[in-house]
Amino acid sequence: MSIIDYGWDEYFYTEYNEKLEQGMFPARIIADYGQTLRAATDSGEILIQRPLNKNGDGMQIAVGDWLLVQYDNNAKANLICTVLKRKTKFSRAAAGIEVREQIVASNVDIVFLIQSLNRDFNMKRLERYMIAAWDSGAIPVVVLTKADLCDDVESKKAIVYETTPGVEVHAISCVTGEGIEEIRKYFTKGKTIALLGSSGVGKSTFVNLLAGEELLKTQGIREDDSKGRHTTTHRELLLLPDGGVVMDTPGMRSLLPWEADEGMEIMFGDVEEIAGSCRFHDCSHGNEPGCAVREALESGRLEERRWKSWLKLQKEMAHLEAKKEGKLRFKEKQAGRHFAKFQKELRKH
Ligand SMILES: Nc1nc2c(ncn2[C@@H]2O[C@H](COP(=O)(O)OP(=O)(O)OP(=O)(O)O)[C@@H](O)[C@H]2O)c(=O)[nH]1
Ligand SMILES: [Mg+2]
Ligand SMILES: [Zn+2]
Repeated sequence: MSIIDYGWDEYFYTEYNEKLEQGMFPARIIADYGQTLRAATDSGEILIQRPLNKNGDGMQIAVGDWLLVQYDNNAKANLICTVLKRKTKFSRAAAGIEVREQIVASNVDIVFLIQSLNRDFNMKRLERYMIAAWDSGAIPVVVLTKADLCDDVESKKAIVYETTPGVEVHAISCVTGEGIEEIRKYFTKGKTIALLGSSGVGKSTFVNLLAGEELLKTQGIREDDSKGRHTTTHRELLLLPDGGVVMDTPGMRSLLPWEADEGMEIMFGDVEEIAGSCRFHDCSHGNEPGCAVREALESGRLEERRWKSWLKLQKEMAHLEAKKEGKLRFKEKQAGRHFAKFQKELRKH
């Protein structure tokens, strides 16, 4: 087993050559247990402590990251020297009140956006995942699980094709094996695939099937509301026996993309164009004359559901941007205060 199996390639080699100093070696983060991280290196797996940073903004380290590590003789521990520039990153706004980017998956080549065909099927959610996926730089593929529990697979697939034009869509069942062989073709040596989706859709079950053994814990969904039980609690990269790397992740409750530039354009470019062509540039799309949105909704050119989706997302993204700006201003103010204090100190001497 070498780091090439884990996806080490030309891209990272070039990055590494630029930063390399004596004693440093490459390692890929394969599991995140909070304070402790597990990494794969050319000479086996190692544990590394997450570096401390006071305000939490310093060095963000995510599963999938490639690092340069050095063994420190005094500390008798492996220390992180640097995080190599990420090839791709799938990010969302972290849950909770703090305004923070959470990197869900780093350096993945393909993201499987997973929904189950019975209880979790939701196009509004899929649109959000797609936006974040397009912005991540990885290739998105939609995987619909539990085909054995659904009797209109083809019509559900058609709905997905319409929501995500140009994206591959697969329906699978880990119970009957339907669609599994077809999906195995994505797993090739050195390529990383992340499994993303709500709790209970069968991500860990799928990994176990690919691995051919029960590596990960899985659990039935709740009877009362069909929600998952959040069985997987940390992100983890696993090497598959036939080559390829798969990342299992904990089910996400909500997803607000951290950034939505390219993804928004791909998923909602047409809606933005319509909304931008109203007669009044500050049109509220209510009763104003010359409202292109109302016209498009009436003529059926714009689907009501998509319009509502976009409006809601737009509002949440604007709110996120405002919070990001607020945080920036706060930091600038803090820096300004430090500077003023520093100058005062100088004048004293
Ligand atoms: N009928 C059916 N059940 C499935 C299939 N795949 C998974 N399940 C079941 O769905 C339940 C949830 O599966 P998990 O693999 O734990 O789901 P998960 O996505 O990893 O959930 P979290 O770890 O909570 O994010 C388990 O009871 C599985 O046995 C499938 O193809 N068909
Ligand atoms: Mg799981
Ligand atoms: Zn309008």
